[in-house]
Amino acid sequence: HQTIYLKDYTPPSFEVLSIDLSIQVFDDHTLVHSKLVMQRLTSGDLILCGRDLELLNISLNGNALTPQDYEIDPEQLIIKNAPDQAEFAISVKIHPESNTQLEGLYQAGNLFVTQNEPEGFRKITFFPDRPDILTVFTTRIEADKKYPTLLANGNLVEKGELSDNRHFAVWHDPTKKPSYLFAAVIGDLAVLKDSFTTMEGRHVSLEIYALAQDLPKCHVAMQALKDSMKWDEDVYGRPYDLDNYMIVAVSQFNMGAMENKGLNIFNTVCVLADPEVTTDPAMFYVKSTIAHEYFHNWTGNRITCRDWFQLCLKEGFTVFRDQSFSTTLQSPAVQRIDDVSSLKSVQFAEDAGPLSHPPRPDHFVEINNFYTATVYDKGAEIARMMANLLGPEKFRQGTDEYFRRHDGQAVTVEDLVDSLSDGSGVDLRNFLPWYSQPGTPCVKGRGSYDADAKTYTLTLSQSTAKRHNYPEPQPLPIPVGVALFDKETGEQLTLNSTVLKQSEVAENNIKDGIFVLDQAEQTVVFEQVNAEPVVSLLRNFSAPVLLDFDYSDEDLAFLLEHETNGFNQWQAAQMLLERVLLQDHNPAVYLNAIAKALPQVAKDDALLATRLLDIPSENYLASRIDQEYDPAVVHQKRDAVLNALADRLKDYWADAYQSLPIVEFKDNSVEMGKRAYRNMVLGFAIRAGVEGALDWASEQYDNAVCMTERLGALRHLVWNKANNAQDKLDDFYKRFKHEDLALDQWFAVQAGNPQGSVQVARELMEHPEFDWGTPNRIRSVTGNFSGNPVLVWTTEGMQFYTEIAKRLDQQNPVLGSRILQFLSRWYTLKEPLRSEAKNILQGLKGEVNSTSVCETLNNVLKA
Ligand code: BAL
Ligand code: ZN
Repeated sequence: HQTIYLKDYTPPSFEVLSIDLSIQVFDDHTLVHSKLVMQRLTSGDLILCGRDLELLNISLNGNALTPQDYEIDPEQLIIKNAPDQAEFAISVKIHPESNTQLEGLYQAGNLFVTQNEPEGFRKITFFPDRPDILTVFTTRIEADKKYPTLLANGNLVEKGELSDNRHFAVWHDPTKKPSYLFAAVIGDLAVLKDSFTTMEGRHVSLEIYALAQDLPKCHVAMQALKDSMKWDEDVYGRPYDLDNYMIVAVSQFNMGAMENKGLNIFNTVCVLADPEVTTDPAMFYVKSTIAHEYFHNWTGNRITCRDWFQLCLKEGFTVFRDQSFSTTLQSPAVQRIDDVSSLKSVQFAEDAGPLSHPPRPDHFVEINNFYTATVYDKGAEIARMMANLLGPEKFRQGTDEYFRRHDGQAVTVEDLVDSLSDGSGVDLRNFLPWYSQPGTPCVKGRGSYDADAKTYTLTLSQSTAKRHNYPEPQPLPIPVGVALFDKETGEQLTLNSTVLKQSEVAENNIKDGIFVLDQAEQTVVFEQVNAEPVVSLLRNFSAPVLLDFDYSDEDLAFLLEHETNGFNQWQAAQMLLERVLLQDHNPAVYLNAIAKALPQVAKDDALLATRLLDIPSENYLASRIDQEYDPAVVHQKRDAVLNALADRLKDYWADAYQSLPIVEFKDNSVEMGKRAYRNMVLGFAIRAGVEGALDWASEQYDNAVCMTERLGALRHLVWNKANNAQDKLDDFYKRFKHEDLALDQWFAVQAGNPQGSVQVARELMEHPEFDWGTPNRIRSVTGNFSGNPVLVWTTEGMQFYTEIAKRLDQQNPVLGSRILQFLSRWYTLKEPLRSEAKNILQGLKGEVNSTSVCETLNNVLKA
């Protein structure tokens, strides 16, 4: 398999002025006819990508071409010496009915849908399938009338009846777009309609298409769509630009959702929401995904990527935008905790292993392997750092400039940073290396107080481990949120500082409590500090870095108590816990601090209280251990902390649970907080051995008014081996047998059971309702099972994952590659597991062929 390098980017030699596409769907094949009008831009060959296509005929400027006229291989069709104006008519035959890879056009049950990002369009027809070729699409879709729904991007311009019980629809999208944003849907769907009037007065028809039985579950998404449209107008000044916005729900989908222009295609799990079958976090995820895809209309669609190396240009920025939107749905502190928690457990882990890459990689074999936490979430952190340094007003000037300059273009990360810099008047170009350098920087620091001089001196340094295939890491600009607190009174001090060797940006910002560390080591002196302070660093997680500061445990407990927002309190708790779990510190300081803080926080903000009780996951802890990792030891330590916490607050759990009765379901963050807290408290009560707690769980299961309560109770019963656990599982199965997304949870609870086994996971995959064609179902087992590294890192566990990767290698390589990634940190294991892991992974080598799985396997083995 060939490696592709960013440095080899060359502009296309031809542009496409327009494409007329005709898709004729039949039961056992689909015919695709296209008319491509191309115009030469530079010298060079004319290249059309094409994969798995049966070429029926091709003509150029009216003349049929024969195989002597072109070169063809499994990936492309090349015409040398093509005329400057080239009009192609091409017919191909494809097989969506047997396309299991879920790329290109594929049949999912009774529905035909497309997934073209990144390189699916080449599986529909021959086309220069690269994001820097934008063109106008006119699409005719024809199918049997058993498929009444015929959709493509843009406006419906014609529809009609044909012979043989067939019909057609013609769609015209006036906006130029790259082929990865093309979409078509053929099926029998019901539609929920609403409308939105933009700030420009455009009346937009909003349509969500789903199976008729799922239509009542589309209202949450519809409201989120309207809220997102309004938010993007209010915050970024960006209105919607077409007369319709369609969303289609499909149950077989590799990604969460896809932002095709005016015709989003969504995994059902990201669009259907109903309290009876959807948990609160899942419902929240629906809203933020709706927002994410909608926001892509500007950051991704109207301004797209020049090449796939720039993926984080649209994804990082859009994640930052959806995270910002989500702070309107729950408190900013909780939103930040959730975003950082996921960043640390997934992205930091990825960056600590053999799959580490920068947000903008400089090489890849298979771009599908780069839809990663690093591209998305670290990309979002870079956008956030720049936005925070600029402040809302200047950031808006910067983004206005970006949209003004580049609307309708395919651009690079440099173009974004240039626009933000020029628009705001603040040069942010020193942030560019964040995009191209892999690894998580570690900020080390120490502070010292001089009582005579009344100064506090803070010294910070940064380092990043070198990564295979990337140059020696350079110091990056790292915004460090700083506050000083009076150790005696707990009051926050006003900062008065002299910054040594500071950068220009830092000078502007140290006053706002952000110090930009942009050298290998720097010192800040705070003056007129009248008493010894406690410093709080990296407030609001001001940069995606690891922090190693010489805090005492007591300092961290102090911050847990006195910090002024929930995120910073949470961060202090996490730092304390990491010391307990990774460095064997005594848990007493943590337990005292949390016992003191929790009851009050729970009264004020139950959702925040659940987060304060977070104990770093076993997988996150594992990502911090580079050698001699023993999953059982990590598990025992974590369990011991949970037990100690449960014991410590035993009476409190009992009271707290009783004081949170089940009430009518309301979809707001206060009630969501109470439901989450009730589940968490119940778990601690059971763990503490509170008398009757398992009965409470049974009652909660029986009396639940929503899925959050029912599933929360079921999980406690199953994971604690309650006598009636199987009865409740059977009941759940009966209740929700016909609700795919709820049934996924039934699989998930069992697969994620810490008391489970590989055997249980295997049996789940043999269950009649298990479906190898539905990624959600596969992930419900593989993803949840991976939460228990004690089970994963066994011979059977590792074989389980490699067998799945092998099975999916041809059937769905994108998913197969993802599943293999669970094993990426095998080399940190203690012996003999480490050698065994190596053998098992090496054994997979001759067994897989897809570029996705092979690239991941090769990288994983390079560790
Ligand atoms: N562009 C792929 C799906 C998403 O990030 O929205
Ligand atoms: Zn996206």
